[in-house]
Amino acid sequence: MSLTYETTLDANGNTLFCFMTASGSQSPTLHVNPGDHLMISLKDNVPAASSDAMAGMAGMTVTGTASSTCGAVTMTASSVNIHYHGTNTPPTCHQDEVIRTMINSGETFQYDVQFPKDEPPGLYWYHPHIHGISEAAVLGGASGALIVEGIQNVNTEVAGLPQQVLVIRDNLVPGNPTAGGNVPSWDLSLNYVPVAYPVYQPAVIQIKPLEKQLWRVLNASADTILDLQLQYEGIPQPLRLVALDGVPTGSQDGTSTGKSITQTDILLPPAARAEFIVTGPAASEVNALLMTLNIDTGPDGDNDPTRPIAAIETSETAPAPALSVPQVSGPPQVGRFAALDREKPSAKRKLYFSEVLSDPTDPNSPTNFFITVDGQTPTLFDPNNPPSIVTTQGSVEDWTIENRALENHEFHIHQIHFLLLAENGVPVTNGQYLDMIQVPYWPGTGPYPSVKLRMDFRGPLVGDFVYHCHILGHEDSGMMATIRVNPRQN
Ligand SMILES: [Cu+2]
Repeated sequence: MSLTYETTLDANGNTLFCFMTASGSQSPTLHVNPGDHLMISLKDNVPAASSDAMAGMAGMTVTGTASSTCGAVTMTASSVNIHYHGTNTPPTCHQDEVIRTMINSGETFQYDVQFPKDEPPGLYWYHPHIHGISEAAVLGGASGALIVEGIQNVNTEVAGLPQQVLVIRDNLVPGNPTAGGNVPSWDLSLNYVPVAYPVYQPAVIQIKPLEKQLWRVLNASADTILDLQLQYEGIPQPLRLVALDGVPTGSQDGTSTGKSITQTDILLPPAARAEFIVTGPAASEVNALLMTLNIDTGPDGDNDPTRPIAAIETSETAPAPALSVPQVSGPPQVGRFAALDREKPSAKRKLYFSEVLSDPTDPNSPTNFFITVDGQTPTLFDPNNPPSIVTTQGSVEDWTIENRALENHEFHIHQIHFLLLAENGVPVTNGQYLDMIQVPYWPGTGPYPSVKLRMDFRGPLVGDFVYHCHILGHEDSGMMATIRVNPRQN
């Protein structure tokens, strides 16, 4: 397929970005089967001179050498590439490589991304990943959903259900009011329908009374943390969670069979996905809302207040969603992460998030954001830095990620999923396979909050890729580093 990267200004003067098909459809949902090649011809139609809004941002002068690059060599404010978030695809040029892949204004680039045969079925997504301008691109709306088909074979509960793909994005608040109280740091939209401060007029989701649907929700926000809740007449409703971050819940215990988990709210860091079964309101329940609950992001954090996202409108004549989950078509595929919980780790590492004023004598100077392997010197991300971690294909490692900053950070690693083992030193039973996890803020005293993760390098993927905070303002300001996985020796 062909996509172009486009820009425009909205009515408030904010810069918007999107990926567009030849027929004009914006940021389409992509569907692939495990084993597929996803072929995309991407043309950058963002004019070289039109991105003044981003001029002067960190990272604008990064350059590479011809031998170490993929596509363009010199980064500009209109550069773009695509990260296929959560996918277990190769970090190589023309696939899911983002450290050195750049497409500049007027250029066309061919993607041929090979999905493995054992890619877990579920919801993934795609977005630009140019260091220094990733926040502006994603706040501008350049993101879309990507579904790996087959979830009904792993969790038969969803087979045949009408499904809705719900993409929540964030964007600048018009007028740039000071965040706090009811004023959010960022506004939200649902499938490009704005839910703007101060009125918070919600988007609309239509459903038949008591109808069961699979909602596949992507937090495509650049910076906003969500805590989803569905309320009917003010009462939180059960959400039957069937997948997190593209992996069916409970499918990793060796049975390859998904097991649903019932919750009344779902924490969704930026870039995280949740797929859950909802039951529509009864005809008598007229006040029904999908909302996000307030997030305590810490003293240095953003303001992510409680607010509605969508009003649920019920009628017997509600149109059916465009897509339904297929019927069961075969046995569940063998799980990609089989028996990871029983592996013995070959290395244990500690990493930490931290923040330092760029000029410690000036409280108004920009903040430098770091993710550091304990013992190394905190270093802002640079594509030319040597890898901070070197490991070997086949290894399994336990990483403890600490937060030493006074705001939440959201850990993400490319190419692999991890198994959540413990939070704040307390073992987590039935931990899930994730590619996003929140590490809560340090309150300023006491032990640093932490998560312990089991990293799985047993698969075929080798090469250099990144891990970072997925609050993209933090990533653009340095909170990213490179890992190198060397090929197995023998
Ligand atoms: Cu962060």
